[in-house]
Amino acid sequence: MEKKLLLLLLAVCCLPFMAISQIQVSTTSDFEDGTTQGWSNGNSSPNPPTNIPTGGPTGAGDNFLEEISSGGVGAGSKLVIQNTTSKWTGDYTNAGVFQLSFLAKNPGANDLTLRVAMEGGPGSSRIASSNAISLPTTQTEWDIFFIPITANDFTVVGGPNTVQEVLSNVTQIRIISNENIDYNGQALEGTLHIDNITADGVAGIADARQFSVEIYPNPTYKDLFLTANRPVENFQIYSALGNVVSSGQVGSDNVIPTVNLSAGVYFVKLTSNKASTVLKFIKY
Ligand SMILES: [Ca+2]
Ligand SMILES: [Ca+2]
Repeated sequence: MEKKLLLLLLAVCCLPFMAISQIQVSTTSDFEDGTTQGWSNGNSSPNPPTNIPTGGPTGAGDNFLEEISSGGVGAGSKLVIQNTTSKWTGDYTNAGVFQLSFLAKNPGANDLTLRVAMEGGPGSSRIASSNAISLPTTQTEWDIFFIPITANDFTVVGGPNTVQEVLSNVTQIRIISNENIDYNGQALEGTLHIDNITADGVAGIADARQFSVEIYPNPTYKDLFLTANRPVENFQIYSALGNVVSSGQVGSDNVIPTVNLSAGVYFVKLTSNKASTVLKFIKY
């Protein structure tokens, strides 16, 4: 315990003097330090995001972030969490980040429509996800969501730069709710619960885009069968809480055994020539 405290003190003291860090694959905000880890509403919001110390995806004692928006007009009306810390800014392309994943639920009064928006590039331009993730009010349990963030996934919504120029020099990242492709959140009365915001990467983004695989039957009881456009080498099965519960090599029969898993929702990560994809399935 004393050693832990010493390490913590050391980390706090030395953090401002450490080399400049920036976005990298596996960067995560898990909120376990009791702070908002740099996620904010910007200045003078009456309802900034707060750290809730319990009730996250793994239950008691798992911190998560709560963002509330009031609707109407003025400060606090729009649902947005934004981050300008070094951990979440920099060169997303060079880092090899291809999607943002997070666990989320919607305990609020209105459906949410989530997008990633970014500011950056030499001309401080703004981009937003072309396609949104739906987080309806029926999503009352924690589930995993993915928002793709390669150059093909964004629309420029302000400024002179291309999407690629912004992705190579991001100065602010946001997760917003907006039915339209916009940098700002939409004014609505909403509540977002979010945890484990993670920058996911693969070795070859272009390669991953060409890797197509389907699984069946889904739901499954005994085995998962794969149909892929090229050989699948490895699999990892994650629980809904993100723990690896099974992994191994995929044989030429393209079968993954699931009979030993307990009933529930799972994610299977399939890898082919350093590219990977994640699919959701249900075991009954
Ligand atoms: Ca957490
Ligand atoms: Ca707010």
